[in-house]
Amino acid sequence: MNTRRSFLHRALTFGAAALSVPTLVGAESSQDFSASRSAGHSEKSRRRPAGLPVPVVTPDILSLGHAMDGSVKVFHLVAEPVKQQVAPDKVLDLWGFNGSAPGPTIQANQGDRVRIVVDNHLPEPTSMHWHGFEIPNNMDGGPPVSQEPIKPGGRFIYEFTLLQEGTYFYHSHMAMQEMMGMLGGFIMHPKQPYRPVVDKDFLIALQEYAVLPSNVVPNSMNMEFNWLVINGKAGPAITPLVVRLGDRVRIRMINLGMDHHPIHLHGHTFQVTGTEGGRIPETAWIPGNTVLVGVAQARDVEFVANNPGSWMLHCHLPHHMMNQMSSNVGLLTRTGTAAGISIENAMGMFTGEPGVPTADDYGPSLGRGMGVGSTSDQPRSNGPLSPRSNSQEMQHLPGMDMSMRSGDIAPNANSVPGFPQDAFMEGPMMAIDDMVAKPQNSGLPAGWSGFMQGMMTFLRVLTPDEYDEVMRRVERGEKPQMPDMPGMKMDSLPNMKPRM
Ligand SMILES: [Cu+2]
Repeated sequence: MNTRRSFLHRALTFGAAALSVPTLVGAESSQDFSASRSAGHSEKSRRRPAGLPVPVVTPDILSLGHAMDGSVKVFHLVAEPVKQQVAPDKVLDLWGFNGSAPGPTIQANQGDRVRIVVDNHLPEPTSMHWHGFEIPNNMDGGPPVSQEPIKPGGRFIYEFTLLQEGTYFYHSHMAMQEMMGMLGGFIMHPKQPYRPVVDKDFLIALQEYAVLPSNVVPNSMNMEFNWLVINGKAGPAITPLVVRLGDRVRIRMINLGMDHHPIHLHGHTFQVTGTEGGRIPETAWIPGNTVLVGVAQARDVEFVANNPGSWMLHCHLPHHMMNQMSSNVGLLTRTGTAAGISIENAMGMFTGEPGVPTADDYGPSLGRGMGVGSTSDQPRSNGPLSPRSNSQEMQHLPGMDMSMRSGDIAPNANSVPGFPQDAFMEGPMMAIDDMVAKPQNSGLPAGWSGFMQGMMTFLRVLTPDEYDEVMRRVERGEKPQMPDMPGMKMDSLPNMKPRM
């Protein structure tokens, strides 16, 4: 069970057992940010005493509670295999922390002394790196210099003082473990709140996985990423960021993967106000609507949500707005085209005659193969596309309405070069509104989910009445909250089963 309650229980149990009877937080001096786990900011956050920062909300991911040992804030992270539900019908076997990938967000204040107990429940050694932290060398988590790797079943206790402020993160320092999901946010709230203060403060973590068709374990060596996730969910399963019209909003972004992500926000102009190095002086803020979040970087943007409506927020790389695309499965609509040259041949790494990866002998191909099993890739052909044949062939997911609507394909479509494209990644046939329904996406037009794939969600700027209604429904827990149940299987989410 990976609920917050069980985690808090675990944290408390751990605290009582391993430390000198720390007390649970609650006093202002040891502000606990873990209540900010929900996908929205409640009214309580608007009534916070002056001087206390607005808690950062990481939609779909918990914030980590802590215990106090004297004046030290004690956090507990367990590096472990997790079942991460990235979409209603897709649970991946990832590696993460405390039941999710990314792991829970840690929030503390500049100047805090923190102790982070890291238990390794992985089948191999690991270590925790505190990315960008100005801390003693022996706390840096980079074997072999600063420490020995933490062996399976082992524990390492990190302790340091937070000298900085801003958006940071923690991650395994083993490269392949990073590609299995081992990342988590670490917010250092400033001693003096940033000005102007924000009403909403969000964190989104950008990650990517390459998963063979019909598989659930990422290939951590493959570079053909087909699951692009925000906070461990792929669109349309990502919980939208919900704000009230007129709110000042901060969105913090962190990226740990193989790709840089140009994150684009519709309908607003933001200022880039922070990097992985903390706050940028206001005189150096940069206006924009797209910010490139490079690998290993953090970017904060701020804006006033003064434009009502549901606005897309997404990575603008076209292939990062897709789910489960693959070169060797599904509808490949061109005749006689090789469907994924094997990685051995296409990259010329191990075999191939002649030994030139880009020679004509190897192309054209719809992308590289997916590695394991790719040698069985076969050319596929579907012939010309017609509304009827397409409708039949797209019905490959049980219970989902994959049919094209009349008028979706022009009468002369097959005479237009470029048609049909290699895959359909958006449109009515991709819609799964019911399966991802939750208060935060209520009220969107029917079929909305068919256009929200991959690293893509909404910023929803609602009128005060609309906003209050959504927050009431969130607090009542009206719908299954995928965000609060990382790792849950579909069987236990009855309302998220495909329509039958
Ligand atoms: Cu991207």
